[in-house]
Amino acid sequence: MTSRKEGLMTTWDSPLLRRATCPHCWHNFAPENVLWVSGHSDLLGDPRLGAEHQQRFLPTRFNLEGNALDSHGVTCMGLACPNCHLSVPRGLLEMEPFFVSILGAPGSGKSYLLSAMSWQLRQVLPRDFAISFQDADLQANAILNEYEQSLFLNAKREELVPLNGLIRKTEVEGQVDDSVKFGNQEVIYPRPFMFSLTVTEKHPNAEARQRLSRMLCLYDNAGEHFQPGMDDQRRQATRHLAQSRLLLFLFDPTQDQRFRDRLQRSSVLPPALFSGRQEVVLLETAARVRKLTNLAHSDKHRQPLLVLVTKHDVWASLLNMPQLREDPWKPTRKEIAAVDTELINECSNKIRRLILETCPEIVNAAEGFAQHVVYIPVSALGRKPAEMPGTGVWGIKPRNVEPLWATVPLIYGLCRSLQGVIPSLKAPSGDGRPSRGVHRQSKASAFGQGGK
Ligand SMILES: Nc1nc2c(ncn2[C@@H]2O[C@H](COP(=O)(O)OP(=O)(O)O)[C@@H](O)[C@H]2O)c(=O)[nH]1
Ligand SMILES: [Mg+2]
Ligand SMILES: [Zn+2]
Repeated sequence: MTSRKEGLMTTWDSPLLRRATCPHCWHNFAPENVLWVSGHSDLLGDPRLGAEHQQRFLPTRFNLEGNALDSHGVTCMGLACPNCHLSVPRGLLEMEPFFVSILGAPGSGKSYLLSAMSWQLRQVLPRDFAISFQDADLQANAILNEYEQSLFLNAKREELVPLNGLIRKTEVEGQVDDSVKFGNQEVIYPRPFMFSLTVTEKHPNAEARQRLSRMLCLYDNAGEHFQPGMDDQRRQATRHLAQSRLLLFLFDPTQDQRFRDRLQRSSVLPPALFSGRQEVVLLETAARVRKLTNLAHSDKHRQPLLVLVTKHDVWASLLNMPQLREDPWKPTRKEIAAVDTELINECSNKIRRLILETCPEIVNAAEGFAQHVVYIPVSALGRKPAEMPGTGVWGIKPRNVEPLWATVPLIYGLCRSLQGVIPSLKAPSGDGRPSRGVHRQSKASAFGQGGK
């Protein structure tokens, strides 16, 4: 008989972490204490998850591949958190997690952006940065895969499809979260999307693969979670904020009356979906992060806050930014591209000025909360949708969807927060500015200064 730790360690290729973190309940545990999901159909019914779920158990027997055998001798594949019993991918025991939270008012474009981002990251990360980016848990990512399919592989490519039919609204409860029973107490946890990020052989730091790999856990919140009072002991919808290495706040200018007034002078706009004040989400986030991390009011949050100004296709006329036609990174001599952080900062300054002029409370809320705030324009569609004749409904031909800067927030965030994975351009000697030629090779690149 093999011990649990040996069972896991001797047969799996990668070494295990000393401690793993559950992406559902944030419980920190030793990998050898991970539970297994029983395989035999008689072993149905788990005290935490309910009668229709397979029992979770601590195994004593393993097969030669290192998979546990349940009490009926059936080989098990799935793992689960020792605290909440929800399923966790195997990679979570081998890779440090990298938590990212996406926040924004209802309708600000979170689900669309997430779909565009993950669709494009699958291509851009391997191609430009020698990083493999894969679903860590197909079941957890199922909704996102469905969204990607609908936006980018739609069978009605040439037809004008109504926007609200392309992606369903993120539900408050049900499909995007899980209910767990601790005795009589029911707790609802958000369900993150999970991806494994690993450097490939072509990466300059390939030898540090294990240390640099990350389990990316992305939390898409129903905007409603951020209404004051929507998070309590029972509904732990936004506890991930305290763990997040990167906060992405989506600000949608097309839902702000002052922006709409400026835009309506020159064009017809899609209807606004939300009439509340968008900075409330940010203020509520700040209050929750302060409480969860014991952050004093005089201090600022130290993880970067990126303000993503969504639906650029609609408000592009307010700022002339030809830079957005290309992604802000360039090839280097080291096989992989390097991020032009200076170009991103220039864009950020321009956008900050525009928002400060039009709705200053967004800038004030962001900068009152976080130490590092960067403003990034994005568009999941990349092209302004059109009104469908005679219906008042707006739609787009899936063929025309071409996201703009959708991957920039995550790539820039990784470049800043995770040293050694994505380099940034270093200004060459001379005028101190990096060269701008997209096809020219840059003189030098440097890996970020971020933490581990
Ligand atoms: N013009 C434009 N509209 C968008 C874009 N992304 C989303 N939308 C629109 O905004 C609506 C809400 O987006 P969604 O991602 O569901 O918002 P969420 O509630 O924040 O998840 C969609 O139905 C689209 O009509 C974009 O990049 N450009
Ligand atoms: Mg949504
Ligand atoms: Zn857990």
